[in-house]
Amino acid sequence: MNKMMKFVAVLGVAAAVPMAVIAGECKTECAQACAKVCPASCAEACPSPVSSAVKASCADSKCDKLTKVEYKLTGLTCADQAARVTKAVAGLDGVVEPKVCAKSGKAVMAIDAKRVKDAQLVAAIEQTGLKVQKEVLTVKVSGLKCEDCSAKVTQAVAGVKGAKAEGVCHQSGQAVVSFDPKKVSRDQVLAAINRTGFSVVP
Ligand SMILES: [Cu+2]
Repeated sequence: MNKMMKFVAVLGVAAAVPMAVIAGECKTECAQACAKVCPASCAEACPSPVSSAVKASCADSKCDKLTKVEYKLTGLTCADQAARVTKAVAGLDGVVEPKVCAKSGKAVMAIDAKRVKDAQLVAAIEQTGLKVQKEVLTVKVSGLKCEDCSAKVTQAVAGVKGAKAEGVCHQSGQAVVSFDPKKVSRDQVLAAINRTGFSVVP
């Protein structure tokens, strides 16, 4: 019996070694393929979702988990408006370090999605007289190994009305998705990604 167990254990080790080697090779191949195929989307998807500086600034407050969100606004043309939007969203619980730029027309912030909902953010922004065109979200997706995996995620997001994958990169393991928060919720977009079998890291 003991001999048998030993035999099984040896078999297990023998099987595990080549698998590890294959996984390593695959990773390199994937990285090269990704660099060739999707440099733009990789660059888009590579920045960390929430910078460590923002995380640190949130450490002693009550933020649970932060997500970086970006709203593309229509009608944002001057610094005064940007300041008004900044003030409007900064007043919401769960919003950390909002940055609004008139030049790019973007409002970028880190949020604790459990404490503040899209609808509240959109309402706060639009109260200033501007319109939210779309929300852009950078998320970490686990399990992406090659560009086929990325394509699956891109397709899944495309299947959601009002949503689009701006870039999915298996190399960085990140996806940048955009959607109209008045047509579809963030949760619905993330659920579509999760249905692919790859999952959004919360
Ligand atoms: Cu793959």
